Amino acid sequence: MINIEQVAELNKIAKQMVAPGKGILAADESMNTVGKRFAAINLENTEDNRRAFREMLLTAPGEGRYISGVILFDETIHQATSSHKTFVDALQEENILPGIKVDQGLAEFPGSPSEKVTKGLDGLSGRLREYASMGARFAKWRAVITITDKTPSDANIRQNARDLAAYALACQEAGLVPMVEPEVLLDGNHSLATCEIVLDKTLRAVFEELAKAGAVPSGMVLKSSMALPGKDSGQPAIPDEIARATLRVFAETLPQDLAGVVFLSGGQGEIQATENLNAMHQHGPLPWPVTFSYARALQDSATKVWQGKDANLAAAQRVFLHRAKMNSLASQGQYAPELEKGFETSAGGEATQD
Ligand code: 5MM
Repeated sequence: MINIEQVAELNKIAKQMVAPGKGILAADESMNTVGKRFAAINLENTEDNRRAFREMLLTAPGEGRYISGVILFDETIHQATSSHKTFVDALQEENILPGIKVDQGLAEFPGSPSEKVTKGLDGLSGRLREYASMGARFAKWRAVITITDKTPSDANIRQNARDLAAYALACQEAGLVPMVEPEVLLDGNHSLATCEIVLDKTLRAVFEELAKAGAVPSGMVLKSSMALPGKDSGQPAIPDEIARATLRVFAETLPQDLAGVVFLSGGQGEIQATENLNAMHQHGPLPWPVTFSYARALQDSATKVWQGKDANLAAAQRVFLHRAKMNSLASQGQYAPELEKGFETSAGGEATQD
């Protein structure tokens, strides 16, 4: 059980994570995923290149205007900038909350190998205490839900919901705000309507299990997928329809006192992720703060400009700051496509494959 002072501290951190006009940078790619991002720019996946990549993203001048928190990977929380300042210190100096990915990746779900469960509950409390002592203020755990003709199974949704609840409670007991991420994957040829049903079932189960475990909604943040047509569905992804479907699910499943919702981009293009977030706020005011926690949709163009070269650092950071600003505006319903002028980049708004 957590006491009143602990709840007050969690609430304060959670509010800061979803402060008006700000969102979260997900920079928690594990080794393989960074390898895929680097392969696209012909860069070797070495420890120092990963460090330089994170330095590019985490030290863009003034990014604290748009970014409230950054999700770090275990390696990154132990690393430092080229001027020997730990990344945690560098973030704190910009009033940005350091967060940490605490799941340990995916495993096959027994009996239904196309579905996944998330590893990392063993020894979690000890790891959370250690990250808290290093300056982390929130922690993220990602579960994935797969849509096919036969999935998701109720059993898989339930198992992931239980694991998310166990992790969330352990976080709150350790003084870290849980960022609870049940990602409904974009892969597949399903319709928007099917995704809406799956998102509803998933979030319903997650919040049932969180309540059963005794996790406090005001001290947690939901990291959600949007309801989207599957990427091979051929169905157009219309922002207003996406926003309506997503918000219908939220209205049915989210507790009133949840601290806030942040979206993952999940393979949407950069512009699409911004437009869809903006569309949510055309239906406001929403009952909770709703903002972004993108990885690819904040990083892709900047990474392509950077190319792993110091000479490109300033230009890459300008592109990153531009995307952060566009999403900041979208999180307030103030985005407009004209604002992209002058920032046409090599990514062209195309989605990066996972
Ligand atoms: C950065 O991507 C995270 C998963 O990385 P690994 O698969 O390497 O562990 C992921 O949890 C991320 O935080 C969210 O899914 C959001 O990322 P996108 O790219 O979907 O916005």
